[in-house]
Amino acid sequence: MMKSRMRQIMVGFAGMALVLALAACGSSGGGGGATGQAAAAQGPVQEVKLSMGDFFYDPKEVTVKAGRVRFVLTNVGQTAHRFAVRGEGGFDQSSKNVGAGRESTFEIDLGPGTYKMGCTLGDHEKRGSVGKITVTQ
Ligand SMILES: [Cu+2]
Repeated sequence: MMKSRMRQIMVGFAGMALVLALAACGSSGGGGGATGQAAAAQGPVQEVKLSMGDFFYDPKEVTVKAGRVRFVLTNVGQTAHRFAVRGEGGFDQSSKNVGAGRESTFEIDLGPGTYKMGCTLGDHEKRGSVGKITVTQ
């Protein structure tokens, strides 16, 4: 009985040593990237003000850093608009409809890359309610 208990403890130690070894490996091999990502995730939320009109987005091009982004949307038009963001890998997220003259906020997490932003209501995109988001590391 004592012996098997000792064995359990030994196995436990071996497991911990393995975990520690893996952790050490991870931090020595390009650990900087992992730390950077964690910092981005916990960093301040970037705020972008955007006007939605009939039929345009202002600004048409937005550049942010990877992480959480809060879009402050102001509908300066005479009809409802929406703010949708689409990117690679089927990324597709949209705000609720924002009524004429209303303001709304819309928060999303964006990874590095290029995204399309546009109003998916009716034919608003065709008419000009579109733009581009560039997300840097
Ligand atoms: Cu619209």
